[in-house]
Amino acid sequence: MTNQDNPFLHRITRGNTQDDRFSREELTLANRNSGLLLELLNCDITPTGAHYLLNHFDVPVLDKTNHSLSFAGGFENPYSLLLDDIKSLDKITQPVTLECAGNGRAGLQPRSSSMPWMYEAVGTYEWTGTLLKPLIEKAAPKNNVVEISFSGADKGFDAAIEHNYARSLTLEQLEELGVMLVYEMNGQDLLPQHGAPLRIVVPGWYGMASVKWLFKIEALTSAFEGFQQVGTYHFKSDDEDNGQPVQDIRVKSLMMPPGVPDWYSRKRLVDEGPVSLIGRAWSGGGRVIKKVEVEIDGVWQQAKLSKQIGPFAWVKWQFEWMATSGEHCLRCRATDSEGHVQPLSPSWDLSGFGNNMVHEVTVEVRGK
Ligand SMILES: Nc1nc2c(c(=O)[nH]1)N[C@H]1C(S)=C(S)[C@@H](COP(=O)(O)O)O[C@H]1N2
Ligand SMILES: [Mo]
Repeated sequence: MTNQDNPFLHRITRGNTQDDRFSREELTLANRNSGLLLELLNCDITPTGAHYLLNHFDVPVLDKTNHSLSFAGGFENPYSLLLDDIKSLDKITQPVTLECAGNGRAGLQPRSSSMPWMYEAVGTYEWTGTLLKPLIEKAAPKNNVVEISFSGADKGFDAAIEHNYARSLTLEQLEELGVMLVYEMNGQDLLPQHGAPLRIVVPGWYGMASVKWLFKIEALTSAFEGFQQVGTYHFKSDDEDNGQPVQDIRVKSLMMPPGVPDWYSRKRLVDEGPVSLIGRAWSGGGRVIKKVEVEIDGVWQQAKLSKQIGPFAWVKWQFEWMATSGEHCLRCRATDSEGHVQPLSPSWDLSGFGNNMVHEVTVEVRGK
């Protein structure tokens, strides 16, 4: 395709937004990509179908009986596997928390115009599949291979570049990360919108690395230059900044909003007396949660942590609050094992990535 035929060159404008108004494009994205319902923070494992969803292009409907995964490019021993071959390999099941790197974007001012996430782009499914590393070892990357790319069957345009969704990992990252090749979530076949019949899950990294509708794994002798690897998913302060790649998940916590909501405003009403505040906290890159604090009317107090359900899964926290009548502002913040603490206000990023500021819920308490 020449530049002249490219319908998206110079014809898509995507500005930063200064105010609380959202564009029609953002509204369309928000209708396609759904978030976790915060009341389901009550569950260790996100119920099937309630995991957040982030799809860049259209969901490809793939035939699971014929679907094959090829190991191609710079391997000594290239081969392909059918889904049934993959299912017959050593099986592992583990809960892994995924969060979209753009979660919290709508909390930035100015805001990059994209999927306008508030807090809800996170969830924990129990993923079943097999470890990827032995399959890469079997394919035997040649000596000069530096990265492995993962291609999904979905295709479209971004920044006027036509591409299949694809990402890469270096051999060192593959070694460290315990990447899973996944065909089931919560004990059922992957849902079409979550990558059926096959995806990867990269524990501890933001969701963009967990490529869905996977059909090709390629060994590369130079760094992968696909759009989703180099054209986006970088922390940048401005357009001139080359940026740092977005990788492991920053420490974060959320609170299940207590009481009952007003349907339209989502404002909360709680009855006076004892109230259990419950939430989840997580961090990436192998870090665990050391502490969660809850702030009520300006005073921070420590919450109780439950046992983590898996090394890559979020942990439940709980705090017993004696609610008194009137309006209260509740916030929660987590600290991880490397001492990272959630900030009280968002840190700036040009594309709105990695906003892990504290979660704030305002409630009205009704006296007896
Ligand atoms: N093939 C493909 N894989 C993809 C994406 C995509 O658009 N296409 N989106 C990525 C992003 S940005 C995220 S956050 C996660 C979301 O996974 P989920 O929708 O199953 O929750 O998938 C990742 N994998
Ligand atoms: Mo994402």
